[in-house]
Amino acid sequence: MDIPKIPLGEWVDSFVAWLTIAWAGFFTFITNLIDGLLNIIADVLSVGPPIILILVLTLLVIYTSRWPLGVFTLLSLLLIENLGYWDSSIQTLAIVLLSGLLTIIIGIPVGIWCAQRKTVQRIVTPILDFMQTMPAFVYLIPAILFFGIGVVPGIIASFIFAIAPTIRMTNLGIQRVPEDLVEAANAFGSTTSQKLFKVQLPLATPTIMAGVNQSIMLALSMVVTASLVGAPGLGADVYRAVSQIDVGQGFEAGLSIVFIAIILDRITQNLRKPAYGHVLKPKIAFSILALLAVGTAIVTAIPDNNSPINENATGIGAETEYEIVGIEPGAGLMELTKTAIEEYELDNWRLLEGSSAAMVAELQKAYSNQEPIIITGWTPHWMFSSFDLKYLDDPRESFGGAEEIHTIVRKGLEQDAPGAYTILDQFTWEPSDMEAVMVDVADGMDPNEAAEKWINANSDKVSEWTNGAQPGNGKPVNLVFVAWDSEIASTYVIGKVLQQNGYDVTLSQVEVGPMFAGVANGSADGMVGAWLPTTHVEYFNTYKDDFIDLGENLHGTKNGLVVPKYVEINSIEDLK
Ligand code: PBE
Repeated sequence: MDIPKIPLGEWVDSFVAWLTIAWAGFFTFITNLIDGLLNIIADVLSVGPPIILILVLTLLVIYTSRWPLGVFTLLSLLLIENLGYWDSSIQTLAIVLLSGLLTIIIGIPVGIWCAQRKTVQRIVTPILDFMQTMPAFVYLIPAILFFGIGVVPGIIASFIFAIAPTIRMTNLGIQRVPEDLVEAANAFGSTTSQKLFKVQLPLATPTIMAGVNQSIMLALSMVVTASLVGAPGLGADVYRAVSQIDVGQGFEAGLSIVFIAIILDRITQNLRKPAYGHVLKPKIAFSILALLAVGTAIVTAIPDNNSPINENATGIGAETEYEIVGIEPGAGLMELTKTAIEEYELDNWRLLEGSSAAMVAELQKAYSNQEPIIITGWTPHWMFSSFDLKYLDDPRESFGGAEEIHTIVRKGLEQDAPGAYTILDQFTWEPSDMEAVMVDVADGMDPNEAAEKWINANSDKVSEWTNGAQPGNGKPVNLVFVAWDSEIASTYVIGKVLQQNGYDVTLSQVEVGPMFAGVANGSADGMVGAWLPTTHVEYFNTYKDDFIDLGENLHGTKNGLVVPKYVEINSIEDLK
């Protein structure tokens, strides 16, 4: 039977597209709210030198969980500081605290409601199951469209992922309150709210706190995922380490996450019955802490009139919040942009890390609202044909000049798969060819189809590549690529050509560092996305003795900072 594919994905697409427009005001409100709250929390946590927060947390841990754990807290936080991960840790802590706070504010009432009404519980339970099992990555996609890139979509996704235990455990805790106690309360004529606040909630607190504890741990486990859309902090450090295959940094940042997890876990577990609760009443202790936090928040919130940012409040900097929207942390373009920020002395500016897809989503969003935006861009790229964009002039040449894209294969491929080697060696095309494929993919065509379409229309070029190549006879060939739009296009085209020549082709999408390392250590057969001599020079030099450079497959690329034409600056110097 031939049932046509149900267009489920398209329905979701158009629903999200509608939401993005119809609820734009609401989403902006939420974005600003969360951003504002997060800034307050981060400001409070980072007031004064690190040692202050280290001591406060140590005291808190001693109070809730006894002194040995306090010593552990002190030492581990000092180590984090010493390794240089303090600022990242503060950001991570702020993100987790805010997601945790949101789960409490929303999760506990929903849990209570579930406990009181069977119908609510019957509706909420499957929704919670769905939210918990749908891979958290998936929430990031609409979250970028609704909330832009940065920390807010990360917090929202963490929140959705983490809220379930709080709701479930609140519900459970209240339902587990012994029947006779509730009946006794009824017999004394208590109102529903008296029953709730005087009997059910106090008895359910241990269970509810266990749920909150789990929610906070789940939120912490989301930090790496959230960094894919630009959330800063330890997660971004880990992501960067993966992207650049930096084992040391990955370990240090990962260890910092472990320390923070242990500290948060012990504090939340023992909050209800602090170890030294008999010495200092919990009410008093937590009131002091709350007063301290609120006091600091108020003091830090008083605007600082000398802040230099305000001077230029109408310029491009203020309009874009001094943010340049970047791509994958390991991309060469990101290094070039960091160099540019230094060379042009753009001290106020921050480069957001995320992914190429998130960058394009952000561009699309700004473009449709005619809002200013600065992105890290490159050519060939379809965005130049879909939007009116311009490169900012680069008089200091921080981004280098035009480049080539090289094909690189593993050692031994020539012997193992001579036909594939020949084809990869003879593969060359023009920027306009690559762009044709990219435009189709950007318009929603499957990359396989787009590649096939280009191949059918350009059989003369393809036959030059395959000229004299032996057939593959089903031999496996594995190409690696990064999900940059340009590399998706080239890899799918050459992959399809190899396939048509009888090879069993696998295309593996990886991060930048792993792409180079994979070809160098022979676990991948080849790649067609090495931008040289500038963009990927570091990776190239690291591995150049371990793979074979087959030379350029495309000539005339460009990197730089890109803005829509309606933005009124023309040079990177105008950002100063
Ligand atoms: N790019 C596209 C890559 C190379 C290909 C410019 C985003 C980079 O910056 O590493």
